[in-house]
Amino acid sequence: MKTALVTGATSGIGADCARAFVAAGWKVIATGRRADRLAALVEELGADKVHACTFDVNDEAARDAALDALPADFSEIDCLVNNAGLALGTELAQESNLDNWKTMISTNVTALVSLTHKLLPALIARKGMIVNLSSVAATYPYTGGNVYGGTKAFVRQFSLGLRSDLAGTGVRVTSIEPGMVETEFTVVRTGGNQQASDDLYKGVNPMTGADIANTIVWVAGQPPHLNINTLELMPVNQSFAGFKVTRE
Ligand code: NDP
Ligand code: 8X3
Repeated sequence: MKTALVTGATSGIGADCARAFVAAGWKVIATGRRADRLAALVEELGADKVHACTFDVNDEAARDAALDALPADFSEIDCLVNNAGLALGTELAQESNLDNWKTMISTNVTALVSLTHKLLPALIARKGMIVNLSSVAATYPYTGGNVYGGTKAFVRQFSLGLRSDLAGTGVRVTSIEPGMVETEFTVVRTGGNQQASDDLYKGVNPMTGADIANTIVWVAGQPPHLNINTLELMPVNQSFAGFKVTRE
C-alpha cells in the first residue's frame, strides 16, 4: 500500500485529498495546524489509513520532529502533495500589508521548498512523486493578486525545474493549477468574511475540493512512465478577463 503526505489536510482540497487517496487504497500522512480537524479525519478514515501530524509548515523544527517520528507503517512516502497555502488580502499592491505578503511567501514558497528538499532523497529512493498546488493565478494576473500570484508562479516554475533536475531518477512532478474552488480559501483571504466568500462563489458553480482531490489521485495513479507536467482546471463559469486599459 502506497503512502501520500498531504500538507494542509485540515480543510478544503487537502482534506478531500486525504479522503480520495484513502478511497483509492493509499495511506495518508495528514498535516496542518488544527489538531482537532486532523483528529476528526483520522476518526473518519481510520487510524490504520491516516496518520495525523500537527505542525505549522513554517516551523521547520516542529515539522522535522513530527516527520522524524513517523510510525513504521507510515514512514515510506511515495507521494508528497504540497497543498498547504493561502492568500491574504485582495488589496492593490500599493495598499497591501507587508506582513501578509511575507506570510504568503513564507508559507506558499519557503515552506514548500524546504519540505520538498527534506523529502527529495527518500522520494528519489522510492521513485516517488511530487504534486504541487499552484493556481491559475500563476499564469493570469488579476488585480489584487500581486504576491499570491507571484508565489503560485514560483510553485509552477519550481515544479518544472524539479522535473528537469530529477530527469533519470524516476521521480514524477506535477503542477496543479486550479481556478475557483470553494473551500475556506476566500474566508481566510478576507480575514474571516464568510459573506464575501459566499458572494464570490454565488452562481458560479465553482469547483469543489473533491474535484481537485480526485484529479490529484488520478495524476498519482498514472503509470510510472507518464508524467503530467502541468494541469490547469477551471469551473465552466470562470474564464479569461480582457486586458485592463486606463485612459488619461
Ligand atoms: P483552505 O483554506 O480550505 O485550506 C488551506 C490548508 O492549508 C489548510 O489545511 C490549512 O491548515 C493549511 N495551511 C495554511 N497555512 C498553513 C501553515 N502555516 N502551516 C500548516 N498548514 C497551513 O484552502 P484550499 O483547500 O482552497 O487551498 C489549498 C491549496 O490550494 C492552497 O495552496 C491554495 O493556494 C491552492 N489553491 C486554491 C484555490 C481555490 O480557489 N480554493 C485555487 C488554486 C489553488 P491549518 O490552517 O489547519 O494549518
Ligand atoms: C486561487 C484561484 O481563481 O480564485 O488560487 O484566484 S482564483
